[in-house]
Amino acid sequence: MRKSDKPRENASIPGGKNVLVTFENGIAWVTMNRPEKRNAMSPALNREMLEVLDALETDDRCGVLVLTGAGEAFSGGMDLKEYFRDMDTVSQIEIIRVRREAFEWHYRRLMYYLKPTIAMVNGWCFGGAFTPVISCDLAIAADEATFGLSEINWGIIPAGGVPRALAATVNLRNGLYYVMTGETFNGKRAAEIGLVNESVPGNQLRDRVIKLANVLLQKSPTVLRAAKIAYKHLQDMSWDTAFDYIAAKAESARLQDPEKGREKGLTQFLDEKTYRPGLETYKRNP
Ligand code: ACO
Ligand code: V55
Repeated sequence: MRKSDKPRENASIPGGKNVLVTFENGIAWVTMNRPEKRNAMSPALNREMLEVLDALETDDRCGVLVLTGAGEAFSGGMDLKEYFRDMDTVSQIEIIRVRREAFEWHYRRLMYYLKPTIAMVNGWCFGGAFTPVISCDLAIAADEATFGLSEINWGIIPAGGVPRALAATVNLRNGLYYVMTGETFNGKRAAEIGLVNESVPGNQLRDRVIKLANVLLQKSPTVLRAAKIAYKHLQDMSWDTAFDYIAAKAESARLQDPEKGREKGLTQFLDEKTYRPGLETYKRNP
């Protein structure tokens, strides 16, 4: 056993103010927690979230990370006071730093997170909140959730990671439609245009997300990580580069997998005939 595969002591998790973390059966529930401000993303929330995501990435209690919002909102977007108006009077360097911290968790940290991630869109989801939803591996919305690119309604263009993330997810027509009109749409429409995987009635949202998380928790974490990160990176590659890169990733996942899933899978199917990989996961601890 590699030293790094041994169970580690879990440190205490940062956050607790703008971001709440609870653990439950392998799921780390990460909740944006400014319900009275509809979970608007302030510089303080962004900084706290970065610390929380950093800590959970290597925490054994986090098998799957679920990102959601407290109260009626997923998130009302960037905080129009603290992230916009208040930034009009600080130094240029401070503005750049504050924007970078937002982008860092909305995009880079979540997009290439070392654990599987699910966005659970429980309510209002505006503007800047689109980016973390898109960066999560999977997204489930409540039918009743309300999405909107409201930037145009208050006189700015969608910025930060929003337009790039949107363009990677929905088609040109739908992207431009919502960028240009600022019209709201519900969870069902978000699923229809591929912004989220599916939507379910609000009272079933949590159960659906737990069910999905449990599917992911049954897979080899090492192979799951390699699969999702490779799939995300290859979006920007030529076919030839992708083919070569994936071959290397496949080798490294096989070598790194501490449970040697590939060998278990082949043996259980070909020799022992105890399972069918088309229909289920190999027995991880037979
Ligand atoms: N930034 C700062 N404060 C916000 C934000 C925000 N994005 N969203 C809500 N709040 C605050 C309100 O100012 C209000 O604060 P107060 O009680 O101290 O006055 C509180 O949250 C509740 O807001 P209401 O408007 O009263 O709540 P309601 O439930 O009626 O409406 C809604 C919710 C639709 C989300 C509304 O608050 C809204 O339109 N918010 C702005 C959405 C938006 O355009 N976000 C920016 C997107 S662009 C970007 O992110 C770059
Ligand atoms: C947005 C805008 C930003 C940003 C993050 O449109 C999100 C939303 C102007 O900067 O940094």
